[in-house]
Amino acid sequence: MKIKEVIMYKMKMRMKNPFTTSFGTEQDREFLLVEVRSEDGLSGWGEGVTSERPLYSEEFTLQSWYMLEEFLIPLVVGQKIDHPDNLQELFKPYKRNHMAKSALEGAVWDLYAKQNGESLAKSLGGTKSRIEVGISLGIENSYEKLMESIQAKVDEGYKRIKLKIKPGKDVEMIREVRKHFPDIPLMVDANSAYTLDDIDVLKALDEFDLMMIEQPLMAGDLIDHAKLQKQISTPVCLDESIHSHEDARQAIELGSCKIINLKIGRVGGLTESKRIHNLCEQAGIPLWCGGMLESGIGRAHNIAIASLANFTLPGDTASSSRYWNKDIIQPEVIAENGILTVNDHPGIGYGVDRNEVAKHTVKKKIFD
Ligand code: OSB
Ligand code: MG
Repeated sequence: MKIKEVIMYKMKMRMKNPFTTSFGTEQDREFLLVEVRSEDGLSGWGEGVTSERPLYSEEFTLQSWYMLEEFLIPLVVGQKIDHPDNLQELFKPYKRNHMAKSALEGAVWDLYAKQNGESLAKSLGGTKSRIEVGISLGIENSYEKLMESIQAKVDEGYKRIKLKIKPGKDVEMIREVRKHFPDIPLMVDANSAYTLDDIDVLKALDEFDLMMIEQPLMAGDLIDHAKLQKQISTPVCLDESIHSHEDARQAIELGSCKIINLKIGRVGGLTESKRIHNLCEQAGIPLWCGGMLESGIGRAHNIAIASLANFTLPGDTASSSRYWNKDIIQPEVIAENGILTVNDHPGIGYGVDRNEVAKHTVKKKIFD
């Protein structure tokens, strides 16, 4: 297929509530959308999942804009692309910048699926028509607020609750949660807030029957996570340490984790996501799809990848309404009793609401 033009949108959307992790608080999401258009008038959409500041990883939105504008988009505009898998080779000379690459690659995948008249999920090899979803809850100031918020999400039917932790908001907080909710499927995410010096705290979490502890140690680290996993019974799940198939291979070989949180943007796109999926499936490492507080466009991509067979654990692909007063897709994503139906409409399977996109666009550029 020939890419006739690419349009890049810088978006600013306010979430309903602030979201606090060990690395900071975010309410105003500033991210990119990429639209690729073919000669036959079809549009494919992708989302760049960066934030305004490089707090989760080294990437940030202005950097992605520049990366796409200067290096990546010029590689595809006016070009014939036989298959979206080929973009990986095309982008390879440019190092890292995975979220920028993924935004454009995801748009090409959507366009490719639409041209073939099939869903993105199917194009990726997805087999499930329903996926289980959990929810990720940020750090709250008071236990009371936290318990209320957990109760509300349990009532909505989410299949597991993930709580953000950081030093000082960990063992005692989880003990309190378990007093109120002894049996719910529960996990924690530290976003790299600990080191092996905190081994006592990390060991203490073993008593709470957690499904897993996500990224306790430094982003990128595999060695210390392997040491940690030997000393705790809670399964370690890696997020910020897995940027590629190669990272996943090494983590599995070293025993750095028992579970992987896959984020399409973090690993550089859907093609790499498929490779990691297949590797983990063979190695017996379960996956779940993580989230980056996406708009409906990124969320639709997440749902499509989560339809692959080895995504066996509930992911962070919650309903649109958990984040937004009004999402930019139609219909909005709605998890019913913790279950999402994988759409079989062409491409991402949701319509992009151009009026809503325009309302939140702060900068736009057309490449043709
Ligand atoms: O570590 O998984 C994370 C949000 C922003 C950055 C990093 C993370 C998260 C979440 C929320 O946990 C996931 C979501 O609901 O989209
Ligand atoms: Mg995480």
